[in-house]
Amino acid sequence: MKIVIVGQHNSGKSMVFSRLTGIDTIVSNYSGTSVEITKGTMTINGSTHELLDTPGIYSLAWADGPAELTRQTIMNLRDDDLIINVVDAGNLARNLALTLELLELDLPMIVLLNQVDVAQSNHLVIDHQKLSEYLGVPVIPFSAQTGEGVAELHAKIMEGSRLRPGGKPRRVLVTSDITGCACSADCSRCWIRETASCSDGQDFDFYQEARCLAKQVILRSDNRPRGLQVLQDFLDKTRMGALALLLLAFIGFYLLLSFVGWSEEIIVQLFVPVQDLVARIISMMLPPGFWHTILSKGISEGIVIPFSLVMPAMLMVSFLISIIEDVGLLPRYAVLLDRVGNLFGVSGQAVIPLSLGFGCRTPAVVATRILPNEGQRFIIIALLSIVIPCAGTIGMLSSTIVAFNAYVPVIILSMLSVFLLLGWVLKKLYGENEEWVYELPSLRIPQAANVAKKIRLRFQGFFTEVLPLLLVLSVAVRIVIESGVLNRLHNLGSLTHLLFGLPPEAVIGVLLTIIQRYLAPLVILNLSLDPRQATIAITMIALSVPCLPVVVMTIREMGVKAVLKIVSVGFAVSLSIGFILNLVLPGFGG
Ligand SMILES: Nc1nc2c(ncn2[C@@H]2O[C@H](COP(=O)(O)OP(=O)(O)OP(=O)(O)O)[C@@H](O)[C@H]2O)c(=O)[nH]1
Ligand SMILES: [Mg+2]
Repeated sequence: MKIVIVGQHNSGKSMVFSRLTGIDTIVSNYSGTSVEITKGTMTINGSTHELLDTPGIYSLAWADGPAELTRQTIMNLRDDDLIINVVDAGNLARNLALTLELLELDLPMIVLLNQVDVAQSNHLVIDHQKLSEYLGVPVIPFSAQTGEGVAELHAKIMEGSRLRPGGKPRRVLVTSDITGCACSADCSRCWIRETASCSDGQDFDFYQEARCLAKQVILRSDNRPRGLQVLQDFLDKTRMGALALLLLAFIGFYLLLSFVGWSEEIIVQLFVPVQDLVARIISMMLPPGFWHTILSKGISEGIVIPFSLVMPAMLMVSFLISIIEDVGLLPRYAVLLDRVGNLFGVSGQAVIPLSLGFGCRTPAVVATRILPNEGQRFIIIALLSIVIPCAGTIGMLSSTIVAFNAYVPVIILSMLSVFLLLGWVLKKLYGENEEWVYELPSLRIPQAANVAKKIRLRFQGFFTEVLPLLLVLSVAVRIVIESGVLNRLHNLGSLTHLLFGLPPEAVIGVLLTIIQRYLAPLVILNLSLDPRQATIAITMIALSVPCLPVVVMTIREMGVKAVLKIVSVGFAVSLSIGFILNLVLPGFGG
């Protein structure tokens, strides 16, 4: 028997999946966290069942993007499979619309009334027995957070037999008998107004019926803590709310840079004994000479640079993004971007992959699946690949800026200008506007366990990818530097000086970013550059081609042609910005 977890967005499906399988999944307080199907197993009394976590879906009738995957999975279920429908107890009226639609499929089903811990603390009381009677399938009060309801769910799954809704006819709900349940015909107040579905009738019926049903089974309604509600109203409904969000973003950015700057010195100091040890071991193994220099410098740089430059930025960015996600601020930034204007022909939802890109751009490319069409996905993947600095890049940027005293405002202004200009050009070429309806989740107090889990999940790439890769490549870069190959490039010097005001070795540094952007300092930090040259080199590195993992992911998501376009544009942008800065910078006294 296959068990599929299905539900509307943000109802807690992934957290339920983690609770039942023990598999860590990313859980966040916004719609569209899961864009793929995750598989796991659950064992009850010795029998093992396959369990699938699916992307959120509002209705089977108008699924697109990741929701289409969910719809197909549901449609392919066999008669003996089971649907676990996760319903957010705090959002019953809307969530039950999908439940009613799923019942029509006449498949075995259990409804989990999830997040009852939140409901209880908000004094929300739901008559789950009455709800179960109406639906004709078991309804279990559940908390993915505390584990409440797991035993009952196991028992129901083992019972197996009475889970099919067809066994019991649904009671007809006479909507006109219940005050406030009939359609008010005030479409401006109805969230389904954006879709064609309302006039189609069918979805509207489900939503109307769900609203009425919720009214019948909610015995005492939500009484959320005042502080959070006041803050939420301030952010969502006042002009000052938008300013507060901007201020918060600024504080986050400031915190990040301060943390990276502050921790780097300490970590470098902490690693002095490690470097000494490496040097001693290599001296014992090799006589002084070419390989001795390469290994002692290459290995110690390969260890220190990832820990001092990349690790602090990765940790802090993961921490900040996890907090923003868990509180429920991320979609509010999406709305803010949408209000600022439809700048790139993409919906405000683009904030989600863009902000994830500040952590690592590879998962951010996958997250673009929440965007409504291929044109918008291409624009955002291109911006992510070329402009958005990942945590590692931010670490590299800040430490190289400090090392050479480079001009921060020039670098930031260049990045912003390229972001806007490139976005505008791509909009003209690929923009396909589409209306979007996006749900703002209730604000929550972030849960330490959740945030810690996400930092761990996001950070594990440091040990499996960043550290080994940088160690190997730093030895390779050392070989190139010590072998004197770079010196032979001197005859190219007049050309690179003329075009970019840079020595050819620095241009090699830029080209190295093809592999990993944060590799560039391995070369750059070994050169003697003046602040003006460093500013140009750092900006060219910050605005260049996507790193290898992003290339691979983009091929998977959008095909080779899209990657070729993005890589060519990346090269063109990097070379043009170097050329332009070289022309313009002397005017600023550089
Ligand atoms: N307190 C509490 N919070 C929960 C519970 N279940 C989920 N959450 C929170 O609800 C939010 C959404 O959880 P997810 O598991 O990501 O929801 P989802 O349904 O998988 O979301 P999508 O994949 O976007 O459709 C997160 O902030 C979770 O921490 C629960 O039982 N109790
Ligand atoms: Mg999910």
